Amino acid sequence: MVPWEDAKVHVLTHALHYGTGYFEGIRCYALADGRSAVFRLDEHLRRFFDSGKIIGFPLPYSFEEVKQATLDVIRINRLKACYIRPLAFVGLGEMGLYAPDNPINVLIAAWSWGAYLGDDGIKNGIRAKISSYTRHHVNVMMTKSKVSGNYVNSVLAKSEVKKAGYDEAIMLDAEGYVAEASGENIFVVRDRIVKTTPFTSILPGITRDSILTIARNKGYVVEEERFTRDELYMADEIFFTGTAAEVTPVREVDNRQVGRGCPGAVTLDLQQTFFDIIKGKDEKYSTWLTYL
Ligand code: PPE
Repeated sequence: MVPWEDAKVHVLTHALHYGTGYFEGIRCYALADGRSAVFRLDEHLRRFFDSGKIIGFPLPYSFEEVKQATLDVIRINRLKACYIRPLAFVGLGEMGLYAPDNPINVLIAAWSWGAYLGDDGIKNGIRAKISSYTRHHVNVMMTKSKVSGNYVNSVLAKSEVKKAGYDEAIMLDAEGYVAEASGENIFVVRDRIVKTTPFTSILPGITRDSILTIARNKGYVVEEERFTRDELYMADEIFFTGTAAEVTPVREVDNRQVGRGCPGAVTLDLQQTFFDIIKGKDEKYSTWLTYL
């Protein structure tokens, strides 16, 4: 454990120059019964290890070591509910792109983080805009890896739409199909059919997977298919999923009202079940929780 003010890196850290890091975003929730639990910890850590394999900087620790360290960070900081940020990065050593002998440093930080797109947003929906920046082509960046450098694309998109007065950016892939938002996956609902983008150019979101499972278990017809921008304009409902954003309704896209301009019935149904699960109120999904 390192005190906040001492958690520093050298200015010549490789990842600071070249984006050669990868990270996770995990949430720990306060349960209705007073305990705390981490949501889908094993799945997040699996993706953390996958990210390292994909970019060729594997984690120098075992799965169990990283899992134990994650739980320790929460316990020792006495956090009931928090956001957890594991980060692996190529550290100090050689400069230049090819630095295979530099150390892979790993840190895990945790802090309290409320509704990512605002309390009003998660309740009443947000205003989204399609960014003029294209999402990574699958052979330009490794989109299934949560690589730090990938996020410059997200920062460009998010900054563009925020400065234009919107809450979040939706990005199209290199072929023009809807990909994902700057830090969330995207779902559309039409005639109660729940649709999301397939694993092409997107980050395989764990919240996305959770919502797909919940929707199937509730008997909704679920589709994982590419869709175009105009399907956003035709949708009855749109919502985003992400660890930080959880399940956030979209009430407006490109200045067009979505449905009635407020969260729709399917969104609210799935969102409510998600909230029940993370509060430990739904026994069926208790395997998704790692109790502290
Ligand atoms: N797509 C992107 C590009 C993305 O960054 C995230 C998570 C998702 C989809 C959803 O994945 P998941 O969290 O597994 O459901 N974005 C993280 C970073 C947010 C940040 O600003 O930092 C997050 O939600 O933790």
